[in-house]
Amino acid sequence: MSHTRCGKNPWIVLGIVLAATVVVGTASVPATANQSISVTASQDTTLYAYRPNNADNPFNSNGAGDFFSAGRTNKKDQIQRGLVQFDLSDIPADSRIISVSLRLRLVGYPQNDANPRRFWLIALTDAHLAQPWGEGASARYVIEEQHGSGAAATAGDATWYHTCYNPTTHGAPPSPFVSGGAGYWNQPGALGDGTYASPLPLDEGTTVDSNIYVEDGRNYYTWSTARMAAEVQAWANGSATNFGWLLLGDETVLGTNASSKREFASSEHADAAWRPTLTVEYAPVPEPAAWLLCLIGLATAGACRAARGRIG
Ligand SMILES: [Ca+2]
Repeated sequence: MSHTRCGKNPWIVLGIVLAATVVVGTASVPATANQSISVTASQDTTLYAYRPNNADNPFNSNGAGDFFSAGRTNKKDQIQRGLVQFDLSDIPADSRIISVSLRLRLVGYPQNDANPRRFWLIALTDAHLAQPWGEGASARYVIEEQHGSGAAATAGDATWYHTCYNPTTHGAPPSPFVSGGAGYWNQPGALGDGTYASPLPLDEGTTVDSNIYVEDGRNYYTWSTARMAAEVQAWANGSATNFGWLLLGDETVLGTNASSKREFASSEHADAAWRPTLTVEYAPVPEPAAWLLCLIGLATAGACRAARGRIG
């Protein structure tokens, strides 16, 4: 029955097909425009280095608190490292990532250190870092001046030693660290804790960096580099699993009146506008272009003409 339509004047059919495909094709063009999404962190927490001379619990965390932190403190000489992760599943697969911008809101800094301090992001993509981690119910609140060294880890918390602490299988502190064991980092603190003697080899060529300037009137800080875009690109297209970033402060800072530790609002912060925010600009997979649809239309018309010829 479909042959009867093609049996009409083929040039009229061709005209109709071309007009229709141009309209449809034109309508699809805006879908290829760059798009942008902003998401708040799906989880974040702090790893607190265990310092035997301190009275802290060896397995501390801050999974449910309203801040996470990074840097090196002066009082306890303790290194703290932040973890932050974003759910990027709303970015269509195969999209081309154009730019990435991570914004954190400063909520705490030492009274005795107003120096600009540098912070680095390291994607958890290298083999020794690529592990899922979690946040449990441990909580300290900057709004209650609970800056310190975190709270005792609960089930599911990431700690200096664990990716996901399990009180049953990991035991109570100070049960031994098992490198690479289930629920453990490969190295303490994810990157290793030899940094007290040997600072991490961080430089702009291998890591993302930004200066933090502690000054009146500035609360928000943004990291945005081509490297971060490449990392998000790998997460979006599935060539790497998204475990988020590790946030490091300057761990070489040490002195009675020097502390590189800074605190940032977490995804649990009461003020939603302060929570970690990742903005991703991307180009989605192009829709079929008008010219391609026109070609399809021409091919269809050609087939109709051929069919008409056979019938006639
Ligand atoms: Ca958290």
